[in-house]
Amino acid sequence: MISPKQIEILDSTLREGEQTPGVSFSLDQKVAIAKKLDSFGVDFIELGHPAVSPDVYEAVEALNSLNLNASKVAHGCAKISDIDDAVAIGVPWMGIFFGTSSLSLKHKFTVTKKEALRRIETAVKYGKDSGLKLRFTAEDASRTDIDFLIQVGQLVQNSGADRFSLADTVGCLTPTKMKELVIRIVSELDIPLHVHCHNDFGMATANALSALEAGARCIDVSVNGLGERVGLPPLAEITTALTKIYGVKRNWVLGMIPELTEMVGVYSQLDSNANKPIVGKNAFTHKAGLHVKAVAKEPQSYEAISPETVHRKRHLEIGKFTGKTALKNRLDKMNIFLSDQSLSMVLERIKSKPNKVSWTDESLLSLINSMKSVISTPIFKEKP
Ligand code: HCA
Ligand code: CU
Repeated sequence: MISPKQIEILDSTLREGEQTPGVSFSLDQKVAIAKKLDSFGVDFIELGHPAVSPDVYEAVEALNSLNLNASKVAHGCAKISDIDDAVAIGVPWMGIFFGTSSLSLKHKFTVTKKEALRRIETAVKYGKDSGLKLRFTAEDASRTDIDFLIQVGQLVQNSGADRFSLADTVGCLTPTKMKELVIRIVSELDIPLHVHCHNDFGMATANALSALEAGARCIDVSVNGLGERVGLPPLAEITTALTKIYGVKRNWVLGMIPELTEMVGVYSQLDSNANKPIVGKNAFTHKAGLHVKAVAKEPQSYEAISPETVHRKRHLEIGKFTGKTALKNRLDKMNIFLSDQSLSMVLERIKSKPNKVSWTDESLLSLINSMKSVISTPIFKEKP
């Protein structure tokens, strides 16, 4: 059913895993995780998105200099500056992404399909001309019009991309829908297909396995299923299921699963219930700057089910992944209004403290107060 030769695993603990609310890994921790993943036998290790913060940039540089068997992949948006970072660091592979659903085109980029295609083509060609091995991800592929998705896949293939990836960004697919989608896309493309599943309804593992059954080459996993909101398919579930249920023979050292789990558990300090779909503490928490920005404008951008449906509340986390819009949004809610330049300075300070994983209103207020001599006077408005 699954051809053993074709199965590959990309581990995203160091990239998507750090998007878990409340999690930030130190450089030493990242190096230790990368080495263990390599000994375990994953094919690709996603090192991080260098543009996120200075510490992530430095970590990608340091991780790239390790001697590993796994292919090293930098992550970034489908834009020139992010590709330039990967080239400057010298990483061999890069995964770039662009949201292709109507929601993304309308609320995140405010572009037409034609303009989206132009941007995607420009980025892929630029990446390939720069000598990178390139994976292009259609973010929110599961909510993208199928004809447009095929058009994007063919465009990136013709522009030289080495791999095409489908992201079920809000975890809304079912195993049956995933199978249909993958069969269709595989039939339209020659380059290998990757699939990136989210676990919002608890179906990430089933969806990922279904994608492999349908002909996908590689799936993304993370240790302990870490990732934005409730994360990705756990490496332990995927590799053991492939081995035991599907009879896939790879040289994964399954005996290392407990030590990987333990190590990442200690480093992430994540309560094991926090990333449970729907009911977990993190189920409706958004962390990456791009996510928070988009959700503040249109929650559906990164939610397949609204928290209100289950009488819960949305939370937007402020930390090293935060962008300027997200910070402005939080400060607006606190009735604090800063100039654009001051916002940038406060953000720089936040990004320079990567260990501080979740800034509360109180800690933001005291940071701003401590910066009063360098930033233009903040305006504190009374609540109406
Ligand atoms: C994100 C979104 C992403 C991207 C996946 C990818 C998703 O950057 O947080 O680039 O392969 O789930 O769509 O993780
Ligand atoms: Cu993701």
